[in-house]
Amino acid sequence: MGAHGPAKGLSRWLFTTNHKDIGSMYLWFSFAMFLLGGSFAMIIRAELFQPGLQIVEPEFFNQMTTMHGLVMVFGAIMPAFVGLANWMIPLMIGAPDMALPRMNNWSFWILPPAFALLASTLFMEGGGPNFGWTFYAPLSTTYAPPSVTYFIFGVHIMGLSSIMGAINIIATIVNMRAPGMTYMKMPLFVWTWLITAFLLVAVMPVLAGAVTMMLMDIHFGTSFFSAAGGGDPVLFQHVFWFFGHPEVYIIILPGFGVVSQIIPTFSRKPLFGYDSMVYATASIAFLSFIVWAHHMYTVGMPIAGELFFMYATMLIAVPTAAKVFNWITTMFKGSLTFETPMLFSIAFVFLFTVGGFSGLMLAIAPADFQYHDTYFVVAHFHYTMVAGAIFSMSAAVYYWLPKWTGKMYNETMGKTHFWVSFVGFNLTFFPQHFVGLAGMPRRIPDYNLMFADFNMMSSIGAFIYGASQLLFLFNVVRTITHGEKIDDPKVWDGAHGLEWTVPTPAPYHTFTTPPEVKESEAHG
Ligand code: CU1
Repeated sequence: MGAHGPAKGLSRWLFTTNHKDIGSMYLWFSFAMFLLGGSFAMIIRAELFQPGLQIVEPEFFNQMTTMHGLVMVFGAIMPAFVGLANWMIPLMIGAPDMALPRMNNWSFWILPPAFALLASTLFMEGGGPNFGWTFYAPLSTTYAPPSVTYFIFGVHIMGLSSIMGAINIIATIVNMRAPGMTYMKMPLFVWTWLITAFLLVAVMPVLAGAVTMMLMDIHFGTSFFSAAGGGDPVLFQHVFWFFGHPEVYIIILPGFGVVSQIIPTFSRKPLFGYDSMVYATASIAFLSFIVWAHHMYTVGMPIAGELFFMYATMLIAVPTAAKVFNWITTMFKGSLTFETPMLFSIAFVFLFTVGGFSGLMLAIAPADFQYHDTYFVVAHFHYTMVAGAIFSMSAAVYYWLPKWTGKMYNETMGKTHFWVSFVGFNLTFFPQHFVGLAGMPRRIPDYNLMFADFNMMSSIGAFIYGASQLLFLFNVVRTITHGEKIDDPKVWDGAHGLEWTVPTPAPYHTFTTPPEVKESEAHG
C-alpha cells in the first residue's frame, strides 16, 4: 500500500474500499452461504424423502430447519443484494464510489466471522439453535441449547452489518447522484434499494432489541417473555414480526428492482409506468409496517385486531398487482428475446405471483387457522423467497456478469441452468401446497403415510434444484477464467448484438445520461 503501490494478495481484499471489490466479496460470500444453507436443505429433504427415521436424529433435524432459514435469509439473500447494490448503484447514479467506503469495508468484513460463529454452534455442546428461524420465546429462552448465546451475538453482528450497509446506500443515493440525475430519473434498481435501505434502518434495531431481551431473560434474570415472571411470550412474536414482515420486503424489493431493469432491455421498450413503480414500491414499504400480526392470528387476538391485520395485508396486493401489470405491459407488443436473464425475470413475475396468491389465502384470518404452521406456509414463502429473491438474483448475475468481467457467459449453459432450476423448484414446492392443505405440519422429521408421494416428489425436486446451482457456479467461474471477451464490455446489450434504443422523443423518465457521466457508465 501507499508508497509501495496498490495492495496485493490478501491485503488487497482485507483493506479494500473499492465498491466493486466489496460488491464481489459480498456476492461470493453470499453464494458460499447459499451452498451452505442449500446443503442444510438437502439434509432436510433427504430425511423427508420417505416417512420413518432414516438419515438424522429429530434433534439435528430441528437444527437443520433453523440453520437453513437463518443462513439463507441473513447469509445468502440479504448480502447478495447488498453485493449488487455495491456494484451497481454507484455505476447507475454516476458516483465514483459509495459515500462511506471505509464503513463499506467494515460492513462486509464483520459478516464472515458472524456466520463462522453461527455455523460453529452446530459443533457446540447441545448443538446449534433448534427453535426455528423465528426463534420464538420461551422455546428459544427457556428450552434452548447453551449455544443460543452465540446465536444472539451472531444476529447482533449481522444486524450491525446490515444497518451500516443501509446507511451507506442511503448516503450514496442522496448525496452522490450526478448532476441531472433527479430522483425520478434514477433507475428502478436504485429506487427499490433506497426504499429497502430505509426499511433496514427501521427494523434491524427491532430485531436487535428482540435478541437483546432474549439475552436478558437467559442470563440476567429478566422476564420479558416469561409469564411466570410477569412477562408475555406473545410480546416476543409482536416484536419479532414487527421486524420480520418488513424483512420479507427487504428481501424482495431489490429483486423487483432487478426485473424492472431486465424486462425493458429484452422487450426493447422502456419500462411501462415508471412513476407508478416508484409509488407502488413506497406503498408496499409503508404497508409492510402495519401487517405484522398476520403471522399471529392463532395467538388469540381480539377480533378487531384480526380484521385490521387481515384487511391491511390484503391491501398490499394492490401496489403489488400494479407492479406485475407494469412488467407484463412492458413486455406487451415488445420485440422479446429470451436470453437467460429474461427467462429468470419472466419466471420471477409468474412464480412470485403464485406466491402472492397463496399469501392472499393465508391473509384470510379464519382460513389461516387451518393453514397455520402447515406445509402450505412453507410452499407460500418459498415461492416468494426462492422464485422471488433467488430467481431475480440469478437473473441479475447473468445480466451484469458481462459488465463486471468484460466476458460473456455461456448462454446454453445459462438456459440449461434456468430450465433445470425452474422444473426442480416447482417440483419441490408445488406439491407442498397439497400436503399443507391436507394438514402436514412444518418443521417435523416425520409424517403420516398419506403424505409420502408428494414428499418424495418434493425431495427429488430439491435435489434437482440443488444440482442446478452447481451448473450456475461452473458457468460463472468458467466465464471469469475462459469467457469470450466482449468488444464493449461496459454495454451488456452489445454482448448479444442487441441495441438498447430509447424512442425519440424519450419520455422524461428514461435514463437520460447527464453530461457529467460517461455514456458507458450510465443506464446501469
Ligand atoms: Cu408477513
